[in-house]
Amino acid sequence: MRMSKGHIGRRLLKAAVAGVALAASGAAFAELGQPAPWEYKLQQGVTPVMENIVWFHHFLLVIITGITLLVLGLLITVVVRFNARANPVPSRTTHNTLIEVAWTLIPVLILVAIAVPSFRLLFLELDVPKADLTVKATGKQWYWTYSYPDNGKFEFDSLLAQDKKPRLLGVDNEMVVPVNKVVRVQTTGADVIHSFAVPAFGIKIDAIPGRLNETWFKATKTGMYYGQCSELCGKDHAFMPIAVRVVTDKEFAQWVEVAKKKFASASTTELASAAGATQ
Ligand SMILES: [Cu+2]
Repeated sequence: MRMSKGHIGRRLLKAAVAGVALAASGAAFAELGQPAPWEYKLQQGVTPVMENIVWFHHFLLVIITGITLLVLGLLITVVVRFNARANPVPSRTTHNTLIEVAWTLIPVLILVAIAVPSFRLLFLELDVPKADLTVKATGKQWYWTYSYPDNGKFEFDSLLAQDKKPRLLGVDNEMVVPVNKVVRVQTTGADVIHSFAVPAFGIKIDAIPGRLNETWFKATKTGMYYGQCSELCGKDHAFMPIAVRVVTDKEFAQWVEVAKKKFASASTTELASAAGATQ
């Protein structure tokens, strides 16, 4: 069956309308701190770093769109105007100084324009400001252990909770941090390399056995934020989510008091068994 041009056009239009509708409904369901169905954009940022990443992403998108359209325009011009049929007698041009200077200089200027905000962002990410709180995240096969060395030195495990929403992201014990505070995250691996990543915070850092990496975030909105281990670490790599609950200072202080009691017994039994094992 052959389709007429009008038929194909209508089909394409229908597909485009469906695509836009899907994207719009995906955006409508988008919740802060977690992925949405049919999402094609970056998650909404809630830290200065992620806002910067999103800005840089859009900035690059504009530049690359411009470059792509320019190259497409040049290609079409060459195909239409400079083919053998249109030019029975070929031109003998071999040099054009202006064009040669332009096609050297313009890409250099574009790269410089990209390099400046790129380095600024890199320094923002890597230069950890004075931290209000430190949380150590240890990647294990296949869950995370969070330690709070500043707040009474307790630690707990955070495992995937099958019954919790969102699916494959909910955990039994969330990492809890206060809002608008600089949180330094230290990461290490207990067995193999894992990676601690939370899209809404704009952080992703490897958790490597025998090393202590660090990154930071300052969440400006309270809420739940989800991430995943982002370094293939074994059979249950897909089942060790990261869930961070950002709360007010008061709620954080209350949580610390509860957590200290709740997780103290676990850590003392662990300590006792460790001591027993060494004797
Ligand atoms: Cu992993």
